[in-house]
Amino acid sequence: MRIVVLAGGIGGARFLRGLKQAEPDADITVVGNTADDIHLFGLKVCPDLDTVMYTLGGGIHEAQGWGRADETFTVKEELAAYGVGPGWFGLGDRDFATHIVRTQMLGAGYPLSAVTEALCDRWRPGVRLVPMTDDRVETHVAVELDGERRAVHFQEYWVRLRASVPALAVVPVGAEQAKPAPGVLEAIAEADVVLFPPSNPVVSIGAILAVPGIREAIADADVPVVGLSPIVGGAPVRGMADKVLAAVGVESTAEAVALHYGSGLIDGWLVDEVDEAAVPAVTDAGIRCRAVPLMMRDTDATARMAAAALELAQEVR
Ligand code: GDP
Ligand code: FO1
Ligand code: CA
Repeated sequence: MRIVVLAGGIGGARFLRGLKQAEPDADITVVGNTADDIHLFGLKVCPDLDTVMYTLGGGIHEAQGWGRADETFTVKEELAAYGVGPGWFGLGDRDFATHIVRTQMLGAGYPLSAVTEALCDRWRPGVRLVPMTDDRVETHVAVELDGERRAVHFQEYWVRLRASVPALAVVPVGAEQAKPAPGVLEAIAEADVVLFPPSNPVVSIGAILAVPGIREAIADADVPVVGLSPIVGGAPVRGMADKVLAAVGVESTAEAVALHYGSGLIDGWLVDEVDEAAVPAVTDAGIRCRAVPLMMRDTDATARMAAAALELAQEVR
C-alpha cells in the first residue's frame, strides 16, 4: 500500500510511528512542513522535518517531543557569553550538527529535498521524507505588541511569545511562489490513500496545502483522503493550535476543523470518542466520520488510530 502523509512536527511524527507499526509493509511518503523553518546563527533549522526524522529514527527527546535525546547546550551558552542570541530558541549541541550539515549542503548547491534525503541516510526513518518545497517559505504571524501591529516569525510567536497574544493573521510567506519539491506530486498521484495526521491545521497542514499544486493534486486525485482531529474536547491536545485557528476564523472543535478542510478535500474524518456528538454534522457536510480514541498515549494506541484511519479510507474508496 502506498500512503502519503502530510506532516507537521510532533503530532505528525508520533502518528507516523503508529502508522508504521500498523502497516509495516506500507510504502510511506511523508510530505513535511517547512514553513516553520528559521535561519539562526547562519544556519538553516527545519524543526518539523527534524522532529519527524529524529522521532522515527530513534533520536528524539521523547518527553519534550522535539530536539535530541541526551542533549547538552554548551554551544548555546558560549554564544550567549558573546551576547549572541536569540536566547529564546533552544538549539542543543547534538542538534546543531544537523543544522551545520544541512546548511553546508545547501551552500554547496543541493536542494533541501536532497539534503533531507542525505540526513535520513543516517536516521533511517523507514519512510520517504520529502519537504513540501525546496523553496523558502516562512510562516509569519501578525500581532499587536505595545499598541503596534507587526509581523513576527512563527517561531518567535510560538516559542518566545508562547502564543500569549492573539494571532491577527497567519501568512506562509513565499508559499505562493513556491513549487512542490520533486516527488511530492508524483507520490500523491500514485497514492492508495492520503492521510492528514493530527497535525496543526493552519501552520502545519495549512502551510503544506498553501504550496500551489499540492491541494489541487490531493483534491483531484482519485484517492481517499482521511484526516484525524488534533482537537479533542474543544481544545488542542498539546500546543496552541487554537490561537492560529482563531486567526483563520475557525473554532477549536473537531467539527470546525473538518469543515475547514471541507468535503472538497477530505473524504473521511476521525474525531475522538469525547467528540462523538460532532459526527452527524461532519457527516451532513459530506465527510464520512467516526469517533474513536484519538489520544496517542503510546505506539499501540497510535497504531489503532492509524488502522482506524485506513479502515475509513477503505469505506470511502
Ligand atoms: P508541531 O509542528 O510540533 O506543532 O506538530 P504538528 O503540527 O504535527 O501537530 C500538532 C498538533 O498535534 C497539536 O495541535 C495537537 O493538538 C496535536 N496532538 C498532539 N498529540 C495528540 C494526540 O495524542 N492526539 C491528537 N488527536 N492530537 C494530538
Ligand atoms: N520549541 C520550544 O518550545 N522551545 C524551543 O526552544 C525550541 C527549540 C527547537 C529547536 C529545534 C527544533 O527542531 C525544534 C525546537 N522547538 C522548540 C520546537 C518547535 O520549534 C516548535 O514546537 C514547532 O515548530 C511548533 O510547530
Ligand atoms: Ca511545526
